Amino acid sequence: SSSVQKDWKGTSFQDICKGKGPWSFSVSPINLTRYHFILYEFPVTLQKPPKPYKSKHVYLWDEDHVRMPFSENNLFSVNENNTDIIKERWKLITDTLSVPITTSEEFECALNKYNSRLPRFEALHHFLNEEMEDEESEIFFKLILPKIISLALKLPDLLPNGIPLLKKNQTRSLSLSQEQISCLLANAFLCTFPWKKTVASTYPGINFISLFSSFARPQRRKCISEKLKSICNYFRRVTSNVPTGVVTFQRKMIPKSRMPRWDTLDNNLGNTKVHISKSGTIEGNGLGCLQVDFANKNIGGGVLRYGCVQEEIRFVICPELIVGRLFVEQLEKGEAVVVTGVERYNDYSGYGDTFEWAGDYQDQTPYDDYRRRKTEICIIDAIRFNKPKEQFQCSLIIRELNKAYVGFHTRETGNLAPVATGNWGCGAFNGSKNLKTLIQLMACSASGRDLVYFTFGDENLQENFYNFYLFLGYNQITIAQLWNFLSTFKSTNYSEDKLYSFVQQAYFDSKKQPTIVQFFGKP
Ligand code: AR6
Repeated sequence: SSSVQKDWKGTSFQDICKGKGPWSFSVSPINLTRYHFILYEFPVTLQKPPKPYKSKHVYLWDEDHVRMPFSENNLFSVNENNTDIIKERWKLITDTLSVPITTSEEFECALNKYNSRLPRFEALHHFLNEEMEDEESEIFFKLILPKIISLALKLPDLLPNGIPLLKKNQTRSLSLSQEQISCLLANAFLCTFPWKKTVASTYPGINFISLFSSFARPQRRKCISEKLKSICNYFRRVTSNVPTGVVTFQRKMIPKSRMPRWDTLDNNLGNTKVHISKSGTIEGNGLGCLQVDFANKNIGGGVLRYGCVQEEIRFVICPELIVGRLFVEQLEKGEAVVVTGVERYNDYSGYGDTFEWAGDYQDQTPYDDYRRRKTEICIIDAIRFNKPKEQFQCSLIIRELNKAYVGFHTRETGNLAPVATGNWGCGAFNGSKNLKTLIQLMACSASGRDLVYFTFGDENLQENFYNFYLFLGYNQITIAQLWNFLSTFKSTNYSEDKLYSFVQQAYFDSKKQPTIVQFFGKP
C-alpha cells in the first residue's frame, strides 16, 4: 500500500469531506432576530458592497455599544494659549487628517493632536525609515496612507447607527460588511477610538498604538515590521478594490447547567472520524473546516504587540479578525466566538521570531448564500499552565472540555464541518498535547463533528494519537469511560507524557476486575 509515504493517519481528508469537497458543509444562517445584529441592508443581493443599514435608532455612546469616535459626546481637551478648551474630538480628527502627512514623524505628531500621552512610535519609525526602501515608504505616504485616511473618515456614513457590543454571558451575533470592517480598521490604524477611561478594560482594545510603539528587542521589532507589511497590504487591497462580502461574529455561551455531563455521555469515541496529519496547517489545509484559533481570552492576544504565534499569525493574515477586538468582551469559561466569512489577504512564512510576510494572498474560498467566505474560525482560549500535573485536576479538565464544546457545538444538525485543530493550548500556554488531543476528540464526539488534527511536525504525536484512537475504537470506549480514566490520572505517578499508556493500562486493569469478581462471587 501507499501508506508508507502518507504524512497522515486515519480517514483521508477527501473522505472526511464525504467525497463532496470541502465547501459542502452546512453554514449557520444570517437571520434577522433580536439576537443577531446586522449592520448592513439585509438581505444582500448585489455584487456591490452591501449598503450600511440606517435607522432612526442611533447608539453612539452608551454601555451597550462601541463608543464611536464621531459621537458628539467624544470630547477632547486641548490647551490653547494656556487655557484648556473642550473640543469635539471628531472635528479635531478630521481637521488634523486633512493636512497631508509625509513622514513618520509627522504621522506621530498628527495622532498626538487628538490623543493625549501617546508613547513614542519607535516601531513604526523603524519600519518606515529603516526597514522600508525609500521608494516603498514614498508609496506608503503618497498612496496608501491618504487612502487609509479617507476610508477612516467615512465612518459616520458607513456605520451611522453604531455597533452593539458582544458582551459576557450572552449569545449574540453581529454581521458587518467587509467594507465596514475596513473602515473600522482604518480608524484603528489612525488610533481614533476613545480608549482611556471611557473604554472598559474588559475589551481587548483595537487602536494600533501598542503596535507602533513596541520597541523592545530588535528581533521583536522585526516581527512588528512584518506585521505592518501585512497590514499595509491589506489596506492596499481594500482601498483599491472594495470587498463585497460580509462577516459574522457569533459569541456563544452555554451555562454550566446546560453543559454535557462528561461522566455520563456514552458516545463511542471510535465513531468520530479522525484525520491526523504531521504536515500542513489549520489555515492552509483545513479548508472548509471549523478552524480553531488558539486564542487568548482577549481575542487576538498579542497581535497588536510583538506576539507572533498561531493566533497572532492568523489575525495578521486575515486582518478582518482584528476588528473583533473592538466589540468582543473578554471570553469567560463556557464562552467562545465563531467568525464566519473573513478573507485571507496575506501569505507568510516562518513562525514566532522567524515570521515573515511572504506577499499578497488571493483567497479562492467560495461565498455562502449570505455572501460570506466559507471560512469558519472557532476562537477558544485554553488555560495557561505552569506545572504539568496541574492540568489534570478534574475541574480544569472539565473547563477545557466545556470550552472546546461551546466552540464546536451548534444547533444545526447533520452535515457539520469537521473541526480543524492541533496543539491547542500546548505552545505558549504549556498544556499537554496528549491530554489536549483527547479533550478535543471528546468535544468533537459530543458535538457530532469529525476531527482533522495537525500535529505541526510532531511525528510521534501523529503515531501515538492514532494508535490510541484505534485502541478507543477497538474497545468501544465511551466519553464517560475515558473521562473516568482521565480523572484518576492526577493521583498517579505517571508523568504527563505517559497519559496514553496510563489509560490503556487502567482500561486493561478494569477489564480484569469482572473476572475476579466472578471468581470470588459477590460478598
Ligand atoms: N496550524 C496548526 N498547528 C499550529 C499552527 C498552525 N497554523 N501554529 C502553531 N501550531 P500557540 P497556545 C501548533 O502557542 O499554547 C497566543 O499569544 C504548534 O505546535 O499559538 O494555545 C494567544 O493569543 C504550537 O506550539 O497556542 C494566547 O495568548 C501549538 O500549535 C496564547 O498564544 C500551540 O500554539 C495561546 O497559546
